[in-house]
Amino acid sequence: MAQTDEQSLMHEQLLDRDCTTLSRHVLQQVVKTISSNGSLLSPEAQDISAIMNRLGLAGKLIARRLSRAGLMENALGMTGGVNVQGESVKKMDVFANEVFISVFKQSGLVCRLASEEMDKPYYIPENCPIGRYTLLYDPIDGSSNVDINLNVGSIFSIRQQQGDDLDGEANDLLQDGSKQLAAGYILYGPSTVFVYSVGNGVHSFVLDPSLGEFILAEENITIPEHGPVYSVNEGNFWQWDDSIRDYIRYVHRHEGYTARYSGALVGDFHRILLQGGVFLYPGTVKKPEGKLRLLYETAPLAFLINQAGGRASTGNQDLMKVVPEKLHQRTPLVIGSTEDVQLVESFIQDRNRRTSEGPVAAR
Ligand code: AHM
Ligand code: MG
Repeated sequence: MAQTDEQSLMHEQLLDRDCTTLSRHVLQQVVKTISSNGSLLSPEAQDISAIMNRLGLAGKLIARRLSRAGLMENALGMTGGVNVQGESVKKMDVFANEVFISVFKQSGLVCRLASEEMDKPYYIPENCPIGRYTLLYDPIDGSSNVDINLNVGSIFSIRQQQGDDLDGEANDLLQDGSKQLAAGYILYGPSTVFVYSVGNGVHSFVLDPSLGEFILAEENITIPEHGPVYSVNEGNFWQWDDSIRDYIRYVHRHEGYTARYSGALVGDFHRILLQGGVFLYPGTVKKPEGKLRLLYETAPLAFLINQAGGRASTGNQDLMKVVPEKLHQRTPLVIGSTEDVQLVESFIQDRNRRTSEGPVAAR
């Protein structure tokens, strides 16, 4: 039977979609970014595109390990060690951290890597004369989910090295979120999803295991202005500032809100990016700055949410404006739909106004 025009158009569109791989898309995006703001020169465009491909490879290697973890020796469980954050390290954290290192060692592009699992940045001196980029990453975000086969993620951010960093202290990384050239995450769920931005919208890709390629799923994702979901660990209620308790009481007493919390920021963030709502990790009595780290967790997600038309805040300040004092600095996080983030901020501002002792903060 002959195809109608409509059918052949649909077929063409599907084929086109199937053919838009991550690498092709990134290259198109960086070229667009150059022509719109002139911030990336052509060799840099190629570098960013190559780095993104390497990140895709890291994602595939980690996804492969995770999908077989229950069948392998030495893939699940703890190492017995503790990382620089004082948190118990899982075998999968170590594996994923090393995947990023080995993938970028061979790339010739990245001079430094800094991650949640490493006290100090990891230098690849042979790459420094050519690739003056730093990759900041959380290799396995939400690692408490690993042993129970629930979703986890990897978060990444790319910055350009400023200066020569002769003392190896990486002090040039202590700058605000606007210094990020690109950011994104990989979500290891029922399928593996790669989400990125180079400052020209947020785009998502799904790994097609039969092709071994990330294929475009959605371009220019826009977060709704408001969504029903609030995502927070309510077990910390006793440890929060009154302003956060006020907000939680508010959502408990009003129709239209629903709670979702998976224990993996990437998964919770992904839901909110697509459907709207707000994710919070405020400061607690035990962790006054919250749990999440600025340079490789909250700032990359803030970069993405801004690109998607949402908002990221510490509760008191635009998260993109926070300048860290140290590599592993933590920040409180309120992120998601603009209206929902503003609602949380309004409770914090209200408390700030009512106290004479200065900001009580989301901390
Ligand atoms: P991790 O990177 O060490 O796994 O820690 C970050 C994770 C986030 O993914 C998640 O939102 C949060 O920690 C959960 O923490 P809690 O168990 O305190 O709610
Ligand atoms: Mg994490």
